[in-house]
Amino acid sequence: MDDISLYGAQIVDLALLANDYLIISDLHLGYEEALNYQGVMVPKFQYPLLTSRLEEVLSHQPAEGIIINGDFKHEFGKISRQEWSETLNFVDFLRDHFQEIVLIQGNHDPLTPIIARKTGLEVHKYFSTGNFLVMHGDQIPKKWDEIGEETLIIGHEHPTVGLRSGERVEKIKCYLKGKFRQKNLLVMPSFNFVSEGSDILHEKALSPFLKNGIDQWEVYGVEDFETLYFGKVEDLLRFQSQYI
Ligand SMILES: [Mn+2]
Repeated sequence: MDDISLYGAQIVDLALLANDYLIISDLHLGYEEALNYQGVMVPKFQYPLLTSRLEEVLSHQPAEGIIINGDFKHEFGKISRQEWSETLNFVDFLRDHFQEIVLIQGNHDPLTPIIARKTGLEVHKYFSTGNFLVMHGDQIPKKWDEIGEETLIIGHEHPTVGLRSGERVEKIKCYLKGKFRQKNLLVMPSFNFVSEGSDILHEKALSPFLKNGIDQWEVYGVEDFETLYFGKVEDLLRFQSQYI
């Protein structure tokens, strides 16, 4: 596997290693049950994929700690049966593999503190390690000037690049590397296999960090432990416009 470092954090497939922590984001446990309620009948397939993928990440890159960077579970207003069983099992799984578990609050997590309390964990708004400040990325911190870390690591966006192949657009999960108000910014892909994510080239951005000026940001796609450097967002847009 190629070792690609972004501002000193290392890409390990869909996880990012910062100091001795592996960071994963946007698991959305329980997503399938939420889709079933909406009449979209998908089987519950994600959980075994998550644990086996994380074991594979660990076989490439062991780490002392794990950070779940928000949207651990999917439902806003309740804890579904699937969420209870999968989140509790997942915390047990993490305890078997890591000495420290850090949960970060996402916008889908108003009830995650209840799960955290049951498992003896806490939910944090931010987590700092060395020069990195890890946060979900649905809100820009109000006390911006008090941030001492050089690099922010966010999720929330579930970024992908949509590459056209013939009639269809193939979405590849990606990292984004850029600058935001004098800070380094890294946007992580989702550690989620129910939905691919949003196409930064063709869809409107969710995160307030991505609303403006991402043309100069660099894109690193990930596919099964391969990292592909795609250049800048503006290059990808220019390249696409030649063909569409
Ligand atoms: Mn989110």
